[in-house]
Amino acid sequence: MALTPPRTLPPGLLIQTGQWVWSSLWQVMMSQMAPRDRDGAYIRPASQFRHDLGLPPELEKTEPEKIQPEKIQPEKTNSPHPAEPNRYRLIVGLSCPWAHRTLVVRALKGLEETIAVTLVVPRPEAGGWIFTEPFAGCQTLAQAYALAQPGYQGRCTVPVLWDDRHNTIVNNESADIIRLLNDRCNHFAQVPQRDLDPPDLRPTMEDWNTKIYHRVNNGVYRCGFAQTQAAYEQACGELFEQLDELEATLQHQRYLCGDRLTLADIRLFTTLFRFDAVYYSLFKCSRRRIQDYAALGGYGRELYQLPGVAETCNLQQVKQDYFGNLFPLNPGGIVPQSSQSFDWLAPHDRDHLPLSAA
Ligand SMILES: N[C@@H](CCC(=O)N[C@@H](CS)C(=O)NCC(=O)O)C(=O)O
Repeated sequence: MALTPPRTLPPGLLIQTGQWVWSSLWQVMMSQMAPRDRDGAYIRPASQFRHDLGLPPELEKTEPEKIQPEKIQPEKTNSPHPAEPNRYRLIVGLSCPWAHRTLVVRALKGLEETIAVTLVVPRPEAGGWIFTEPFAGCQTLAQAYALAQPGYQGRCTVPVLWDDRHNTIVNNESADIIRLLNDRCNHFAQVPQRDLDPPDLRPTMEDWNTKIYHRVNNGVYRCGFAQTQAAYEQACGELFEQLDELEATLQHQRYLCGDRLTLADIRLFTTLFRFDAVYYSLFKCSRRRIQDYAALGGYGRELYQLPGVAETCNLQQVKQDYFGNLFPLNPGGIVPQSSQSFDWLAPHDRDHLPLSAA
């Protein structure tokens, strides 16, 4: 029996219509999700809550004055947010690399008992992050932002450093929060002697931070959220140029600033951790994987294996959140299997490189 061919639009017209509808929608969704400049390059919006933690009065005289982070609002004296145990919490999503930085520093400083963690998960249909359990009467992170600042109009991002006493946001910029956890909480940290922000290394840290933020941390997003071929080429070129420089440095140096672990390393680590599983494919950072770089791979492993760090790392959640929720980049929401996943627990082979006893 002869089969009747299925009735359909001519493929050419179907494809043209589909392409037009989809690409128009894609542009609209991308411009909501990822603001861009005139050339189609992604621009990350600036964080809006930049308050400091004050030191208790008895410590102000003894603790050496530290350089303030560039944009943080200095409130060291009479701060409405004095650093105290069991008063602050971090609101984080486990997939977010910026939030992950704060969990790593909390672990390395031994602040797990005194700074709580509240988890959020992404729900784009609810307009962003939602709490896994209701928090301060809020179901969504946007409600918590509105509690902190009625009428708040900006992005509702994680991480958030939250003050439980005043039910408000102290700071929502990861670069600030990790400095506050390192510098301000030593009187109740279990590992106060570990200084991840040593004054003598700050200029070197800043040099790395500037390059790594633009080309790697935000660089992977600039690849993934690029809305033109030229913007993608630029971001991808800079990313891999920077990874090559990092590889060359880390071949003969234990950490970015020499023989001491600093916040600059933590900032790099959380991007490296997500690279092969997510950025390589979803964000098209596909020239090489981190596991293809001997020094960077070993360096990533060493950081992962530091006490307390592995407990902050959840690759399954990372994959689920990125592939499942960035609809314009992955409309089907399918989470891919990883071909050869990197073994974070394998020997890091970094013990021959000098390590400071400090
Ligand atoms: N500059 C911020 C960026 C934080 C950020 O972009 N977080 C993302 C998750 S990875 C977020 O919460 N995005 C929600 C949104 O933009 O609406 C920081 O480093 O703290």
